[in-house]
Amino acid sequence: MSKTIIVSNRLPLQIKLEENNLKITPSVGGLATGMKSVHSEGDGLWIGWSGLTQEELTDELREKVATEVRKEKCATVPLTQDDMDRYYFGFSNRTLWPLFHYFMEYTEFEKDFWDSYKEVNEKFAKVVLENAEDGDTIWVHDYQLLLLPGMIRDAKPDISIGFFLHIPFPSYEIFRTFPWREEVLHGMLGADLLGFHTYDYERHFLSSVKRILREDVNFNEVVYQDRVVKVDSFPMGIDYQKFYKAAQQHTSLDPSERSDLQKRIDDHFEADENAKLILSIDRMDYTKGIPNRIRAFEYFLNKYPEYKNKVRLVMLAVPSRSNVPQYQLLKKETDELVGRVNGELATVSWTPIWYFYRSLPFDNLIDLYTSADVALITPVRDGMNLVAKEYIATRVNKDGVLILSEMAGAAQEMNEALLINPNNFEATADALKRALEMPVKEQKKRNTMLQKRLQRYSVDKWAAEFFRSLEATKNLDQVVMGRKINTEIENKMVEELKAANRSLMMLDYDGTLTGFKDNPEDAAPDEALIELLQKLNAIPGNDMVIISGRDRETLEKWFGKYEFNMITDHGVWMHTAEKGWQSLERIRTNWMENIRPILETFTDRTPGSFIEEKRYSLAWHYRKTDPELGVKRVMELDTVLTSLISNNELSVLKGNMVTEIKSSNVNKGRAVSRMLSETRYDFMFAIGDDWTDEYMFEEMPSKAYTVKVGYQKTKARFHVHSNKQVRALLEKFTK
Ligand code: GDG
Repeated sequence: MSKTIIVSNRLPLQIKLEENNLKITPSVGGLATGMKSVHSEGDGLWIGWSGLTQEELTDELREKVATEVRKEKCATVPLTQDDMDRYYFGFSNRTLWPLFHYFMEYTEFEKDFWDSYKEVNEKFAKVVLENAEDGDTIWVHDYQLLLLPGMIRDAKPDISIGFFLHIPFPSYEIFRTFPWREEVLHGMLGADLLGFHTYDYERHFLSSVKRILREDVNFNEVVYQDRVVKVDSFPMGIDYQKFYKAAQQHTSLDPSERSDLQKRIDDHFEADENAKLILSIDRMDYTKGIPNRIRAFEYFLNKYPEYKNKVRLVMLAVPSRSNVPQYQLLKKETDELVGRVNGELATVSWTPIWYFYRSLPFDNLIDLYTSADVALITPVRDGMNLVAKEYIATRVNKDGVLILSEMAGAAQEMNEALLINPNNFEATADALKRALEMPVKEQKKRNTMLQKRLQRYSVDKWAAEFFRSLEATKNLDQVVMGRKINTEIENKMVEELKAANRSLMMLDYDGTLTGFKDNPEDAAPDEALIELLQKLNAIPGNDMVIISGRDRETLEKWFGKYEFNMITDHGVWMHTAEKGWQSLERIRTNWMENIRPILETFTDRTPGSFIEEKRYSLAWHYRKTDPELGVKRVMELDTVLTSLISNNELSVLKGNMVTEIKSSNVNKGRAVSRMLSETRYDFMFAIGDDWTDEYMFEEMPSKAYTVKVGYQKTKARFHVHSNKQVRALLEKFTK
């Protein structure tokens, strides 16, 4: 039976070593909850680090850990202290984390960290591959494992892989500074489905794929190598019922059952009937905007002094990554700020900030959530932020106000919160005042909407949606890849070719027989290609034709001495060994004088684009321009040209990163049909990569083998992956 394998840096287990005994408890985080149904199904397996380094374990303990975690359907990846230092605290948390959260000044590009990151991703891959069987589905989580999908894909090309990034994906302008950007994109694109919290992160990722890898992106799909990779956003939810029920239980507690923390909170409320509590909870992380929040709160108290003595900020900061220098600095800064604000503003009976630097048990978390009139969540960057969602879920009476930073992914779906820019103290202070004074009716109206959404899109729904989408990518591959040439089709073609008395092979040149060069002049045929074409040309009864949009002079220069058949200029000229060059169409070119200046203005405004002057056409190339600008400009150009070309004399051909204007009565299709009308062929083959080749495919009879290079939409019957495969296929024809 096929199974699902979840992979994340840490296992959803707390494993502690107490006097040489193991203590294992399941962790209760959001991810573990969301994955529960996926993990518990069938032979589900979760792979990750146990939390104990190899150095901390004896052989005996290692065995014991392995056996114990197996019982929880988990498998461990053995990591050393050195791995933790360089892969985890190093590359993950001193390179990727700051870079992806736009903290360029904190980002360290250390080759040594990167080497370790690759090694550890390999270690994860090894354990995955030891456990994965054909038909399994693998779901990889987060920024510590960006290379893993690619590594698994290399070893198991057909396995289904999903990847979810829990942090933001930064804009191209940030990501381009990263020295290992190509490798990381390649690693991620090993997945069939890539999930992000928001559409913005998805957009940023696709923009990097386009600009850095120069891959074509169609809406949210990337055809990468020979697969379709789907990219989508799945905003992660919470275990709504867990928080809602815990809050319900909490409100029905007898005063004697209340926790010490709750009793202290109650004291605060009893001191003044207008007393209010503002809450913030986060890991002690520089992305969470903790110092800003303290400063904004101080600003608020000074701007609206009537709130002094009445309002208190309860700030829970959970220790995190405390051996990374920036985290130590942040801790120091926070301590000092809290000290200063409390020192300056506190009175005998009132301290403005209650600051906890520790983690609290779940019940205390509920005490805080249910007691807070306002939640003040002000990250400067945050992938999603689950605390904001948890606060809303605990508001069983639907009161309370959430102030949320626009920079948190959660802000995209929590429009009913008071959204603020955390760098704007004025706006934050005013939002605090507004929140504290908001009529209960309005609070309830906002929270009803927020709760509805959170309840519906809970974390298990999130996981299920991701899975459904991952399943659907299998069909996607089948639709596009179903017509990929395989050995069976190849053998059939070779057989039919051998049996044929007369055969026809129409071969497009650029992008088919050779790869693209930045400059069209650099694409001259190499020796191996000439040799291959000579062999094809020598097949008895075979009409091999190089059919190209290029001009006659260029093809003559490259192939003239071999006496190959050629059709050039999209079908204006034809060359055969017997008749030499003949013109197939009578062409006017005086229109060029009017069109050229238009293309020139587009070239001036589009860096990297250029005009190719052909004898019968003008081509505007934008392969080297910014891909998004190129697409925009070509649409503009199209509009301009359509308004100018009112008669049917000219037509515009949209090729692969090129737009070509030429006389309407010229296209590869007309040339092909002329050939077909003159000779009866038993075997017909046409191959091309470009839009202009579609005319050729269209004219070929249905039994002909028409082949598209690449996976774009086509009239051809089959696909091959790239021009490299074209050569291998043609070689087979010569055997
Ligand atoms: C990353 C992304 C994204 C906090 N303190 C205590 C405690 N918590 C729990 C909260 C919440 C979780 O920790 C924190 O989740 P966040 O989403 O706010 O933030 P990150 O840890 O940075 O998580 C983030 C998330 O991944 C999911 O994709 O949303 O953007 O950075 O669930 O309740 N729990 C307990 N005691 C505490 O003291 N028991």
